[in-house]
Amino acid sequence: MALKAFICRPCCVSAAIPPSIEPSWRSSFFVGQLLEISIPNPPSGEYTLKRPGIIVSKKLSGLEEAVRIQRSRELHGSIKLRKRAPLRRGKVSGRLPVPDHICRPPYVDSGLLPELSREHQLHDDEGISRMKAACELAARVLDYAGTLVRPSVTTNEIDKAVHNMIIDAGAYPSPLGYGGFPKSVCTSVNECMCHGIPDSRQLQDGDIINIDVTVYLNGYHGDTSKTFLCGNVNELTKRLVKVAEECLERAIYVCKDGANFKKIGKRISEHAEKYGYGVVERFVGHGVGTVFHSEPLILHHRNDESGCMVEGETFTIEPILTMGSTENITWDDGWTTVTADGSRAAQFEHTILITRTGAEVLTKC
Ligand SMILES: [Co+2]
Repeated sequence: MALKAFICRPCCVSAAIPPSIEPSWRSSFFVGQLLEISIPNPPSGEYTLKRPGIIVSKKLSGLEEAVRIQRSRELHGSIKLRKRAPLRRGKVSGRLPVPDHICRPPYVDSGLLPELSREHQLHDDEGISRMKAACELAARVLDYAGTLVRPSVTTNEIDKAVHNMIIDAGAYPSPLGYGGFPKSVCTSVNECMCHGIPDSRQLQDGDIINIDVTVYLNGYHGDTSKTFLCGNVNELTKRLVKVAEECLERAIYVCKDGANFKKIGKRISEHAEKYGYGVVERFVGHGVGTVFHSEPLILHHRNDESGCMVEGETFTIEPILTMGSTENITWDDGWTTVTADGSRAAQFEHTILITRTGAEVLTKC
C-alpha cells in the first residue's frame, strides 16, 4: 500500500486550484505530517498543472522524441478506446469480521492515521525470517487474488476471498482499519492509480486492476501489489502494464547496501520516459516491517535526495505509471485516487530486503 507524500507549500499554491488536484510537491502523509524532504521552492508566480520545475528532465534523444510522437498519435487515434465509461463508485459492503485470536496491528480501531515512523526498519535473523513469512504469505494471497480476475467478478468478491485467505493463515489484512480504510485489500481499476475501495462494481472485459495486498503475520507486515489484465485488454494498455512491471524490476536491480536511494527514481523515470509514460510523484514506497509505513520514503521520480540503503533493511518499491497526466483527484471517500485526465494507470510493488550485494525480493512465492 502506497504512502501519500504531502509536502506543504501553501505560499505557492494559488487559490484557484481545486484542493482535490494536488501537485506532487504539495502533500503530506496519511498521517498529516509534513514531509521534511528538501525540495527547492517551485517557481513563484502563477500555478499551472504542469509538472513542477523541480523535476530535472533530461534532454530527449531523437529516439525518445520519436517514441513520444508515436505515442501521441496512438492516443489520438484511439479515441474509441478512451471513451469507455469512467470509473464510478459502487456499493461498499460492511466491514468483514476478524476472529479474536488473530493479532491486530496497533492502529486498528483507532480510526486515526498512524504517525509515520522515522526509523528505518532493520532486522536481526529472527526478524528477517518473520518478514519472509509475512511477505511470502502476501505474495501467495496476491497470486490467488489474480486468479479471480475475470469479467463480471466484483472487487468486493475479491476482497472477501483475500480476507478469508489471510484470516485462514492466522494473519491480519493490514489495510482493514488503517486510517479508517474499510476493506481488507485495495483494488484499483483502470484510471484508479491506487487505494481503490472494493465495492459492488463488476469487472469488465478490457479492464485492468491493481490488487494491493498487505498482511500482518507474527508482528510483521508484508506488502505487495500487481496489475492484472481482465479479459481482452488493448495493446496500448498491455504495454503500460508491462513497462510498469519492468520499472519495478529495474529499480530493484540498483538496490544494495550503500546504494543511493535516488537511483531508484532515476532508473524508473528513465525507463518510463522511453515510452512517454508519467511517473506518479504523490505516492511513494516506504519502509515496512513491524511498522506498516516508515522511513525511508522511496521516491519513484527523479530526485536529488540524499540517503543510502543499509544491509538488513526492508522497504517497498511501488511505482505507478500513467498513460497520460500524473495529476490526480481523490474521491470524497478520502482514498480512491484517479488520474485527473481519466487515462489509465498501472502499479507493481514488492517488499525487498537489502543485502550486501543486492536486494532480495521477499514478496515472492
Ligand atoms: Co506499500
